[in-house]
Amino acid sequence: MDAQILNSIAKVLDAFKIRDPIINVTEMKSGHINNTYLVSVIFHETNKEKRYIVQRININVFKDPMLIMSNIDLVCEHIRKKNPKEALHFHHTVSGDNFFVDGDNFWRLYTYFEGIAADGEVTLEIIKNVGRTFGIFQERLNDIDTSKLYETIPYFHDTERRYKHFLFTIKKDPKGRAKEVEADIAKLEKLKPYGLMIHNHKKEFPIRVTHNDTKTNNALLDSETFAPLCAIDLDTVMPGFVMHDFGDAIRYGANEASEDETDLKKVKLSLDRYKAFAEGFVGELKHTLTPIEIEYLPYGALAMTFECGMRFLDDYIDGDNYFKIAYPKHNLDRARCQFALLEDMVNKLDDMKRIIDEIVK
Ligand code: GN1
Ligand code: MG
Repeated sequence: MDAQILNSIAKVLDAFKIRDPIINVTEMKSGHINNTYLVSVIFHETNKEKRYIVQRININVFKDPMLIMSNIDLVCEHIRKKNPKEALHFHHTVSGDNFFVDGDNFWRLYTYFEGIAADGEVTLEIIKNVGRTFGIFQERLNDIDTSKLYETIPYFHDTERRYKHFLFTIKKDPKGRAKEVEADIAKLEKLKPYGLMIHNHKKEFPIRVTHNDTKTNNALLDSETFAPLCAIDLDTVMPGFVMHDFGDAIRYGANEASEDETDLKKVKLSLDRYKAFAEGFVGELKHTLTPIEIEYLPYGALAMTFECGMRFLDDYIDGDNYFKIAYPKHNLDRARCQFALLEDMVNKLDDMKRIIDEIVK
């Protein structure tokens, strides 16, 4: 670990009034945006190891991180009142903030939550419990006053607006990459009507508090029983539509391949995984969701897959300024994978609808 980072982390712990000796720091590399570190200390009260998650927020993406921390505070407190075991514990500084600003860096810290964040090859039982985790999360927040939450990334799932941005990026073409991806742009155009289904009906849906990043590994499960524990990564918690939470989970977790698979033959919607997630998610929310939300759940998956593919392609053409990449064409590979998945979803749309109907019956 870089000495400078270790220094910064020591300073952050001190700011959050944690003065126990640090014994280990590891970076957790699964996110595309923030820097996340797992920090172990020897806790003075027990003389045993205690772990914290320390995160540096990417202020290029989250322009106003204080608003995020306000949303997180509201949501965690709301959940804590209903079931303290399901709430993340963010620590506060001497001045009472749940964040710490050090020069240009914005930090936060919470107690490590024991559990597993499943990813990759997982069983259907695990997927169902991931669905339950996000369903329970939604259910707990069902009665929160959404007007108290900030829209921390404005128009986050405004697919139409993102499409306009995409057209603008093609026009700018700052790296001269648009020509190379002509076929991908054509595919996007062909898939657009499916991607915009939710957007085109947006006035008909209730506004809820949504998680907005329901990847499989953002649900923590009990490491022995795989029972649902808690939803993590609350950066994008804000007002939104439930179909987007359902949809993003399917986009990520029901793909038979990973998000950046380059062998597109492997990229398919697994109807078994789709069903398992839906059973968990819809099962928890059966009495909460309105008929129109239920009807549009499958379109949520199409919308999120389209939108995310478009965002990856946009970022590729733009010169990779938003998502972290591991190699030069990473964003392009991610985009192609999303479009291949979306094509498969379109073919399976009737099955996707039928499965939801069977669950709610
Ligand atoms: C980003 O950083 P991460 O992995 O939590 C992105 C999501 C995308 C996702 C794609 C704030 O989330 O919207 O769906 O990558 N988060 C933001 O993997 O843009
Ligand atoms: Mg996230």
